Amino acid sequence: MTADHTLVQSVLGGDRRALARLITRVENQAPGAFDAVSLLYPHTGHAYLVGITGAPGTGKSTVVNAYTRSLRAAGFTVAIVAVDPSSPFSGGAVLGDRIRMTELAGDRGVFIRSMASRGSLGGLAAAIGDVVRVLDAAGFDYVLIETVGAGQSEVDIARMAYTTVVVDAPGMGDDVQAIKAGILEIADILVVNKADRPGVKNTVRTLRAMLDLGHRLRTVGHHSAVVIQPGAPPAEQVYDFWDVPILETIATEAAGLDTLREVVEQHRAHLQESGTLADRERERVVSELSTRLRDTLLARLLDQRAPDVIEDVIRRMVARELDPGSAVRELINGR
Ligand SMILES: Nc1nc2c(ncn2[C@@H]2O[C@H](COP(=O)(O)OP(=O)(O)OP(=O)(O)O)[C@@H](O)[C@H]2O)c(=O)[nH]1
Ligand SMILES: [Mg+2]
Repeated sequence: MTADHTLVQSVLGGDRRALARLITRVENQAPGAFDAVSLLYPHTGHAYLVGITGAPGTGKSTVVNAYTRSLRAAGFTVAIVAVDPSSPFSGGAVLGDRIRMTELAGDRGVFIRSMASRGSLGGLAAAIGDVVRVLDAAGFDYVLIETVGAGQSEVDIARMAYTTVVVDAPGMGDDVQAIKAGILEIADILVVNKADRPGVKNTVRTLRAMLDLGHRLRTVGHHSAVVIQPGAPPAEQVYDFWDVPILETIATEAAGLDTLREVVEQHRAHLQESGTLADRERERVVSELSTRLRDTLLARLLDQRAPDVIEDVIRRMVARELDPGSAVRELINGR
């Protein structure tokens, strides 16, 4: 048995230190990590993946913390991946510190990992995918993925989750910001946190109005033939329609988090009953395959071409001597 096999066996056997070690290897794309992930793949598919995203400071980490305690009280094991694509230093570490200070500290049923962006975001999404798979194979019931809402990277990461929770808070002036980032479109559940603060009703009302607007324009899931046009009849006709709920929470007091746990369960049941879960799984696989294929082929090609050849192509494109289509043909087939 190779060292990789031993590590994989330890992870499957519930060894937390082996798990931490393997995740570090996967993150660094260390030798053997690739094989370890393949060995673990047949053991995945148990975990339920929940994405938690939203503007900075809305209370995502506090929500994740309190939601995790609610899941633990209900008997579930939980792994948390905190991703901070913008800053390599802040974000996740803060979450780790916060959770270390709570009763989750020392709980074997909880595993926390922070990840910062290294290199390209495509690379980060692939690395997170692998880390999530390792945690899934390690047997956790839930894997929570926390990201700071910042645009396309959230959409990519949200594609990994079955249920995406978007966290907002009153008085952030970020309702419009959330819309701008296109983050409402990926929400399965909206949480208005800091419900102890003034203006909460206003935030809920604004979000409800944006959602109602969005719903009438929405294309539903994989059944893309079903497009609800503006002014079309109500959505009862669409069998996989999910009315995005808006929940109020006070995460610092753990208020509303049991409800969040139940609503995530309802969403999960909805996805299963409507067949959307299988669709999402397929979409996940297709999206991941194409991203990886693209990244790998690109890396391979760039590896085979001398930098000055590429530089020359770029120079001629800028000089309008070479169009993009011909540039690609030249790089692939040679001059
Ligand atoms: N009043 C009030 N404060 C809250 C609540 N939830 C979180 N906070 C506070 O809001 C601040 C930000 O909370 P975090 O959980 O770090 O927010 P975050 O969205 O994870 O922040 P980033 O990861 O930096 O984007 C902290 O000071 C929390 O204590 C709440 O329900 N009510
Ligand atoms: Mg946070």
